[in-house]
Amino acid sequence: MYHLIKGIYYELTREDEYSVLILGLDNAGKTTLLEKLKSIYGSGKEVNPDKIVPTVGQNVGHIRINSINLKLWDVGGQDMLRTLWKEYYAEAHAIVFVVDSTDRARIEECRHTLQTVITDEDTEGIPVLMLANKQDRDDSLEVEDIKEIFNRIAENLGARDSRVLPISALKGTGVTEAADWLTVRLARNRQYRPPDKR
Ligand code: G3D
Ligand code: MG
Repeated sequence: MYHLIKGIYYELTREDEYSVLILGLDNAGKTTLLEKLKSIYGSGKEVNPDKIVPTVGQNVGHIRINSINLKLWDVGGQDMLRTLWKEYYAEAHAIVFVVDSTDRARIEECRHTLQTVITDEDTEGIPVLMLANKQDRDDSLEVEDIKEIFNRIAENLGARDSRVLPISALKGTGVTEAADWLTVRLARNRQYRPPDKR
């Protein structure tokens, strides 16, 4: 009897959780973004940006934003690690693609990489948020320029929700707006990709 009640209690108290993949080339600011989100919505402890080292493997953060539980995956962006991204697609409820707006030399590589992600059948229909990061820097491309670059792959986005937003992961500017967009879209898409239980 104890086990039955415990089991029912466990089922009733399990909560919805959405998995969000944070993707982008290496040095885009993915880990900085994850740490900023954790500091705004999570434990409140911020990691010193000097302590953030290139990600080998993955960083995972559990954060509750706007009453929605998120499991955020920051997967390494170096060339060799990108082949691993595919392993995560079928489980993901949304993709956040971080762009280094100052890295003009790799903007085409960036576009091509995003195209590969959104044309994968396992990401079909899930919301995609593109973040034009490092907007605090004087040498960054404007969000309008970044939009223009990504417009060229818009046809591959299909009917899914997508958006380009400017942020500074380092300063935190635009981060809550990005999180708001994301949580609204995750909830809206739940009948197509239902949340996990945790
Ligand atoms: P990654 O996880 O995508 O590989 P990181 O990228 O989060 O490790 O960030 C790479 C570098 O970009 C770091 O600088 C980090 O501080 C910087 N960065 C990330 N976001 C921003 C931003 O919004 N503005 C500015 N100015 N810099 C940012 P270092 O010097 O440590 O390599
Ligand atoms: Mg990293």
